[in-house]
Amino acid sequence: MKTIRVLVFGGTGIGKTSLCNTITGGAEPTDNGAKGVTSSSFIYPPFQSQDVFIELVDTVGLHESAHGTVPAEKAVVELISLLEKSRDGFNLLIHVTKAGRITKEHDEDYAFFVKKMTEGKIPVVLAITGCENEEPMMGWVTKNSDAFTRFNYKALIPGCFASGGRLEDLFRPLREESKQNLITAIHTFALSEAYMLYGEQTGISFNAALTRIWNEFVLLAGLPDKYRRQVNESIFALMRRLGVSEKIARAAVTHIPDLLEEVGNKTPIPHGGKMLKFLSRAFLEKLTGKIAGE
Ligand SMILES: Nc1nc2c(ncn2[C@@H]2O[C@H](COP(=O)(O)OP(=O)(O)OP(=O)(O)O)[C@@H](O)[C@H]2O)c(=O)[nH]1
Ligand SMILES: [Mg+2]
Repeated sequence: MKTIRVLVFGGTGIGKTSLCNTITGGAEPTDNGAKGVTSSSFIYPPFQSQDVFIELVDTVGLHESAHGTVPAEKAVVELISLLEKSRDGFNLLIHVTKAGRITKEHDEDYAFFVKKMTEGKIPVVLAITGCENEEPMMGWVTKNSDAFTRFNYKALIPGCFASGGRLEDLFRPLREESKQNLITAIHTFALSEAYMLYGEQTGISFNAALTRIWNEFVLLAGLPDKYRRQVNESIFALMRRLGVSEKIARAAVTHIPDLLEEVGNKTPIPHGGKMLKFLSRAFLEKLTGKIAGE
C-alpha cells in the first residue's frame, strides 16, 4: 500500500505535537511551559486512512538559533537528523500556526521549509490551532483569510488540538472535527508521488543537499557567515568548527547513512550498506536526543 509522507513544521509551542497526536492517535509529550518540548524531529508510526498509509514527521523549530537559544552546534546535528528522516521524500507539508497575529517566525518558517528546504515543490496547507473559541471554527479563517494571500497555501484549516485539563469534554469533539478536516486535506492536496530532496533518483547526494539546506538555514537564521559550509569542507570539519565535540562529530559522520553506504557497498559484505543504514538510524535518534538534552 502507498504511504503519504507529511512534514509538520511551525513555531515553538504552537501545537505541532498536539496536532500530530490528534491525527495519529499518538501520545508524544506536549506542554505549554516556557521551554520547547520536542527536541528532535520524530517520525510517527504510519496509520491507515482509506487505501493509503499516512506518516507524519514532527519537527523542532529551527529558527530558535536566531535568538541564540539553540546553539548552531545543535541546529546542525538536528538538521542532519531531519534530512536523514526525509530520505523517502514528502507528499505534503503542514505549516502549524496559532490563531492571532502573523509573526516574524511564521514568515521565517515558511521561507525555510517551503521555499528553501523543499524548493516550492511540495504543496503546503496551513493548520491554525487555538480556534476553539470560534463558532464555527471556520469563523477565524473567514475573517482573516486576506492576511494569508501572500503565502501559497492550498487550504487554511482552523482547529483545536488541545487535550486534557478542565476543558477536556469541550475539546474532544473539536479535536475530532479538526482531525477529520486535516485528514481530508491530506488526501486532497498530497502529491501522488513523494518529492525527494536527495537520493539516487534525484542525482543529488545527501552531502550536497545538506550543504545547500544548512547554508540556507545560516542565512535565514541570521547566523554569521562563518557558519556556512565551505566548498570541500567535510561534514566533520563543519561540525567541529561549530563547536560539536570531537566524539559526537566523529560518531555522527561515521553514521551518516549515505556516506556509509558509499563505503559499505564497496566492501565484500553483501548488503553491507543497507545494514549500516539501519544501524545508523537508531544511532542518530540517540545522538540528537543526547545533544538536545545536554
Ligand atoms: N487552547 C489550545 N491549546 C492548544 C491547542 N493546540 C495545542 N495547544 C496547547 O499548546 C501547548 C503546546 O502544544 P505542543 O503540541 O507541545 O506544541 P509544539 O508546537 O509541539 O511545541 P514544541 O515541541 O515545544 O515546539 C500545549 O499545552 C497544548 O495543549 C489548541 O488548538 N488550542
Ligand atoms: Mg512539540
